[in-house]
Amino acid sequence: MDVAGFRPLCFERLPAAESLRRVREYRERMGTRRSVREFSTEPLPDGLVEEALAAAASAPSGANHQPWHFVVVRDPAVKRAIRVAAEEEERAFYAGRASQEWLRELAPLGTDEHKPFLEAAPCLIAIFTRKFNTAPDGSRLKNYYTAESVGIATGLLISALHLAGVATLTHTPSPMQFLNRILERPDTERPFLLLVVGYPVDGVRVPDIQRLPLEQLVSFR
Ligand code: IYR
Repeated sequence: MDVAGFRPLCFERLPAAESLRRVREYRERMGTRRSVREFSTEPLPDGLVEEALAAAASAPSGANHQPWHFVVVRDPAVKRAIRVAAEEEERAFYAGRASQEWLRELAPLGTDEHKPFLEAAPCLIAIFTRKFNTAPDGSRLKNYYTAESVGIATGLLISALHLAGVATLTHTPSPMQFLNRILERPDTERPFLLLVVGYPVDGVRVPDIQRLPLEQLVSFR
């Protein structure tokens, strides 16, 4: 039956064995994803970030409002401004804004207030949550489930970049209101995450941490 505003789903029904093969391959590839904190200055292939962003923008969202905005930062002067502002917040964080408990939890990661990767990496993607969209008449249109929607889009983005052989770091300097100022975004948008994108430096090492086994995360009824 034809219903106005609907169209057929583009859907590929797979044999079970092929489904399993694909999900295992995806699981294996994603199992090697790690946050990287030492980036080389090597540039990314042209068009790669744009393709990954298009994949991110396929995410489901509340009422299909697509409440996200991505700023791709490649300009060295803008990266520098972001580094300076982020390090200022991070200095306050590590010098006492964070609780002792929080700093204890972070110690195994070896993080501190120095963020040279914000300048070294060829690309930063500042992800903003749009709390409101603008209606055609200029009025404010509320968005729904924004954290869920932008979180899913960010997950797809990280996954697309990882499958493309590119490393990322989810960086959350706190607070990160400075991103609105530096990137000239309106106050209807809130910074969600700063994604650092590029290649790891040769020989990079990452914390030896483990993921929990499925039995501890999943229950079946
Ligand atoms: N934003 C700080 C601190 C930090 C917090 C968490 I939770 C981490 O998983 C990692 C770092 C920083 O980037 O250093």
